[in-house]
Amino acid sequence: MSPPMMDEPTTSPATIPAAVAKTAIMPNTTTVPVNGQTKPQTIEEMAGAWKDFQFAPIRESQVSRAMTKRYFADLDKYAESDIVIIGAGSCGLSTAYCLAKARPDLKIAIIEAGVAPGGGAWLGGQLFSAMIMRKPADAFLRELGVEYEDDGPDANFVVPPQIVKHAALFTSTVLSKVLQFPNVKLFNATAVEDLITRTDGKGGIRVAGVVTNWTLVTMHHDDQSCMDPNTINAPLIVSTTGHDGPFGAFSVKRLVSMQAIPSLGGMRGLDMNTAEDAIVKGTREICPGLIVGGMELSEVDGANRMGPTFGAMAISGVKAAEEALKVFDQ
Ligand code: 48N
Repeated sequence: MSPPMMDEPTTSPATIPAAVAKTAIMPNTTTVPVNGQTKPQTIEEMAGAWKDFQFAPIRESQVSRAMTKRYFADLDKYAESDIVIIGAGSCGLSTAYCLAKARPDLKIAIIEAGVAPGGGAWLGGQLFSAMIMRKPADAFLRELGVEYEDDGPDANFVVPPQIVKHAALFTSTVLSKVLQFPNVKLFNATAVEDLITRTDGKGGIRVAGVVTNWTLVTMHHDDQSCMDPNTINAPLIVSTTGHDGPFGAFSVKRLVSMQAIPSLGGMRGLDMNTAEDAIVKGTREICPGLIVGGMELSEVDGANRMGPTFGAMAISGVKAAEEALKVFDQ
């Protein structure tokens, strides 16, 4: 095997050549001039100065350590969470926003199976980009500062829907606000593949946490064995995993399979006027330690679906947060 190249040192710092050591061992130092300057640059200063443009020198292991150090510190910190939200769709994110804002002292973990959080809220309906929210859900848009327009008077005296120009504007705004709360950690590309339970001594159970795995691992339990999961303990779970589908309605289907709830009502046909009210009003703790909101609830209660209107998702999140605070404050 050929000897390592001069700048390909072994991992022990002692053998890192001095030229590299200055950056490899002492991260965060500003002694390394970048573009001849050691003070932070502005993008205006970069323009036109491309000739001597240069990134600060790095050693690949610094990047690896910076990522893994933080990720595993978060896994350690949130191994005991106060609240776990399963599913970062419009309902889960609205729940997280309201909870994190109301209780900055609570550790809130969000587990999202997808690489990209947001669930079905990146589009408004049939791949159209505009998103509809019916009054009074525009209150949540104002809370977030998301611009929207009123669809104007309608001869049928139907209260005009509020239209967000891009569904992605709503979802990216609520997502960015949620992720800026210091007491929230999003674990995306991570699936909840079971629930932690405790018996209540009366033949029932209390949900006491979640069982997780990388989503790609969860998808391959049928063709790979012994890929055991990880766990997060929490006294309260809010499940917003959407209506039935490859991953959807996860918690309620699991509660039926462990006979913690008798059966599922199954989501009914589309009826906008009844569906949205039912989901908001029905958002509740369906089993000790587990609150269900959003479209997952339609599978429990046999509620109608509402189709391409998202006000119930946002307001179900508001109610789920309120239900959680009731339980948490008990
Ligand atoms: O957007 P969804 O699917 O769910 P909600 O309830 O937040 O919003 C529902 C809404 O998008 C609609 O379905 C609209 C209103 N249409 C209604 C209709 O009539 O058609 O988000 C659920 C999220 C997704 O991001 C999933 O990836 C995630 O939950 N998820 C999970 N994450 C972790 N572990 C799991 N087991 C899991 N299952 C789903």
